[in-house]
Amino acid sequence: MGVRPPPPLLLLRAVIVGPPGSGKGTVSSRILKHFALKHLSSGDLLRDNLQRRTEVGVIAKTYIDQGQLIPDDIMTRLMLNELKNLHRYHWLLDGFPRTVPQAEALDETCQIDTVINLDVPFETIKQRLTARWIHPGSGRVYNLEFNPPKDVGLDDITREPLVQRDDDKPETVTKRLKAYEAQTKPVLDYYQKKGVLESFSGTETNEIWPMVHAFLQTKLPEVS
Ligand code: G5P
Ligand code: MG
Repeated sequence: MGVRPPPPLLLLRAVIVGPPGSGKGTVSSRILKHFALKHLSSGDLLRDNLQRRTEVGVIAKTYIDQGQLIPDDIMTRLMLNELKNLHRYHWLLDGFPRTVPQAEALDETCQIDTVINLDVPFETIKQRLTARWIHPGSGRVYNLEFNPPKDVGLDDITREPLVQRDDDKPETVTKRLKAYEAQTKPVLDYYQKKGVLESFSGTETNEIWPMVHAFLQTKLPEVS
């Protein structure tokens, strides 16, 4: 079956969801290489606040370190505020909404067209996260086995040092997966009922990505 041409250009409002470590950041970076849209990651935004020691950053740290979700009111205010700057662009939200109240608050500001759900088994995820390294400045993500940096410990582009996330410790990963089960799974049902959920299952990003790519080609023109 050929790929359907995209519909006339409306502004795409998309969300990427999936358990911690399912590849939201990795798939998002591939999406950005192929399609002209803005990417807003709640986790990257929180880590940026944390680094700058803003009020939100200080509050967020205790929750992130415990593998728990930041309270809905703080998170929603932070994200909706950032979204105001993106109203002229196609956008993709990564890591938000993560609870039904967050999804409801988002619905009050715009209509979500598409929710890309990365359905990756928990066992696969636990192995991945212990091998993850990130570049804090840009949010670029590496994995010692899957996509290692060109030089050990250094970002490919800036050559700055890579760090491990504090919340990638095995016991915190377990708590994050539990929070996902309890609080984020209901968000999938919420979007399923609205008819906008598109699930992509697999254990490898390289098998999931071609499906996501083909799906997005039906929504947006590809950049050359
Ligand atoms: P985050 O930052 O949103 P998570 O927990 O949702 O964190 P995370 O950990 O960022 O998600 P990801 O983006 O889904 O994972 O995955 P990734 O980084 O692309 O890939 C994970 C690793 O696997 C990488 O090393 C990558 O290279 C590797 N990898 C990818 N594909 C493959 C593959 O095919 N094979 C192999 N071997 N490796 C691969 O949120 C952090 C915290 O912030 C708070 C919460 O406290 C949360 O715990 N928070 C919120 N709280 C409330 N509400 C919200 N909306 C919140 N958003 C964030
Ligand atoms: Mg991420």
